[in-house]
Amino acid sequence: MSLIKKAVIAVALSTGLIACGLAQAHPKLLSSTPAEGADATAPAKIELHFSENLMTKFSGAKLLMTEMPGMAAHSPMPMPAKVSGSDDPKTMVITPNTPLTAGTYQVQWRAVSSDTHPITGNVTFKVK
Ligand SMILES: [Cu+2]
Repeated sequence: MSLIKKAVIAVALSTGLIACGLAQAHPKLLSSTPAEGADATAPAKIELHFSENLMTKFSGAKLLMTEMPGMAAHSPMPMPAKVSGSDDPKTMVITPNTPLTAGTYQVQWRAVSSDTHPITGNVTFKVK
């Protein structure tokens, strides 16, 4: 453990912030299908696999189209999609309402596990 890390923990202990992050881990995105940076055929659904069980009530995601052929980097266009849990409590499923056309997509996710702190991140992939 580095000196800096020790110092941070010491400060956290002294201010009572230690309750967060050590007792229960925050959800981390472990993998997704399509994967980050993938050049995929249009997926019927997008799956995000996290390190922790999700509280589906507080977790969610937005699907945005950020580029389309002949129109690089247009303003992000929200794509209608259903977000749900899965049989695997660590997986979030995003099902687009209509098949995704060629372009670049970004999933902006928000994951909440048992410690109730929202963690956010995103995954970008291309559809051919
Ligand atoms: Cu936390």
